Amino acid sequence: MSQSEFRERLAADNMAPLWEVIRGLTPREPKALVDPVLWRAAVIRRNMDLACAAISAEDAERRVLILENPALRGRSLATTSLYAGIQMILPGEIAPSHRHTASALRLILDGRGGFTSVDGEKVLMEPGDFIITPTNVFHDHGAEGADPVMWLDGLDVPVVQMLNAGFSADYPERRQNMTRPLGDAQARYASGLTPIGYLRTTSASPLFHYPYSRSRDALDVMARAEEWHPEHGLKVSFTDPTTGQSPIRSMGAYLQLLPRGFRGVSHRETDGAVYCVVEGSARITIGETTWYAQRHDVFVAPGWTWRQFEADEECVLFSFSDRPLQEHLGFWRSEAAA
Ligand code: GTQ
Repeated sequence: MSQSEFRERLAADNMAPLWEVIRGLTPREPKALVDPVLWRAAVIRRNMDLACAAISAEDAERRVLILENPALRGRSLATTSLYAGIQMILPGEIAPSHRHTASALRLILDGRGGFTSVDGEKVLMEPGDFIITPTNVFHDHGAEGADPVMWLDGLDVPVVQMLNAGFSADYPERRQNMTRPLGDAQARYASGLTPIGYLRTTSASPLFHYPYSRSRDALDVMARAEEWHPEHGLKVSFTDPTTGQSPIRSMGAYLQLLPRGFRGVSHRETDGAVYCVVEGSARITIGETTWYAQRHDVFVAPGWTWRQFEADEECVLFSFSDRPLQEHLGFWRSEAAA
């Protein structure tokens, strides 16, 4: 049988030779599938203002501009495993209550008077706050003050898509009914006091709001010990206090303090990440690309690409990635430059 006959025979029987694709299936190391990319804060804001003129939050369901990696154009992806977007709500608007399988995390960028309601509890959003909306719980957002409210969204959409396990539904009303008072989860789970007999009933963290005032203070106090990690400065992960694990199983979120004069060691990790500058500025080198990143600039560091952080002034970085998922599977690796 000739080569081409063999091939036709296999194709007709829905079979294929592994030896022609084996290195694609089991690569020697991860390939650079996505580009390092940075979105300037001013560009984000300008386009968000255009979006506000184009559509209401209600009509859009979510008024979001997706941060698309140019290497994955049209696929709504920041990296192969992470979705990122910028969402904005104008005073008086509501982003109606819905739920979906994808989990979301949010970093509040601008505006006071915003709220997110999650599974019957409302939290007030302040700039720098970190909020999660876990898998399949109802959530709605609104702006009750005088300011437009804008934030960074991170979702595990690509993971849900890969598994094709996604469901979604709308709540019967625009806003969900509140079943717990303001501050309830904060009191129950973030005070070093866990209700006795607490039994976790879902995969989600019962704590879903991490105010920046608390996390910033924590960074400041920890920084006094001056134990700087050579690559990361001082990096902390948001945790579910009832498990010590990431509050979302598929994604981790991190805050990172770079002290003034920090010259980080170049390193690479198998998890690509989306970063946002919360305070200050830093020089970011990703592979061959260097940016001077300033407040509210957002950028992608692809997985297994060398990254380096340097700061002339104190800088706070937020980031999220799929690291917890990779760790759970035993995939995660990191390496520092010699
Ligand atoms: O706030 O529920 O960026 O459902 C994308 C999909 C945000 C949200 C996004 C969503 C949301």
